[in-house]
Amino acid sequence: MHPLASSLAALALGVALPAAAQASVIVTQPVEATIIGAQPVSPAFDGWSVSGDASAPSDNILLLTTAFDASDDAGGSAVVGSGAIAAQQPRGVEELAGLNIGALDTSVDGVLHQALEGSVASRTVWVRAGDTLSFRWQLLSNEDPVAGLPDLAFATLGGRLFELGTPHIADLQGFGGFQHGSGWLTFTHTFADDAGPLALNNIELALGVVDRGDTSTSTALAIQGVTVTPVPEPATWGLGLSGILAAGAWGWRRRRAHH
Ligand SMILES: [Ca+2]
Ligand SMILES: [Ca+2]
Repeated sequence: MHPLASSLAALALGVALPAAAQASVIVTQPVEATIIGAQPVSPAFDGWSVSGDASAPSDNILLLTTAFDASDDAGGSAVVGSGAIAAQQPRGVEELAGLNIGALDTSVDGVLHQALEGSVASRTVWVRAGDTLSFRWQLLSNEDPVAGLPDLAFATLGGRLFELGTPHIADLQGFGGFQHGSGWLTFTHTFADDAGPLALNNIELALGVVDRGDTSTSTALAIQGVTVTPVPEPATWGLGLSGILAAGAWGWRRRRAHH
């Protein structure tokens, strides 16, 4: 990324997000990122606790699925690991993600679709107020994007749920045995300054996917590049801002000279 674009991205994050923690989907990559844990995410998921069906289809992709066994996708198995775990029970999907049982359920047109089984990967991350967590993710599914059940890919931070998406967003070609994919998207979250300035906090990050409505026809959550970008130091902010102003003035002079 061009240095100016990086500064603008950092500035936009800093201006837009400090008042309250917010999630947003942006396409910029973090600058000066610190990779959490193993880089790339290894098949051993170093530093992660993984429950359910998980694998690494390449060196840097962690794949979680809703597949319990091959019967989940008869004729086109997407089973890749040891089998999904149940929801709606103690030590099930919800509790492993720091959620209450029922928190992953949904209703569509008055019909309740309960979370039934899935997979979770979690780890503790150390962050300072103002730091930004980001990762790339893709929802993969054999559910029909229009008529399929509303399986859910999600993240939680300290027990707070961020719904990433359902198979309805998977209208592109999938991979890894899945017919449909959402394409790669970026999740970012800047931690609010609600624990005191410069305070360090350990917070539980969980990533997961669940079948909802029934246990067949698998969905998956693919994850890449989980990073924490440190909060910009005041000196860096000054440089970034003056750099933007200088570039703006340069561009103005250049346009004037051109005319
Ligand atoms: Ca399903
Ligand atoms: Ca399943």
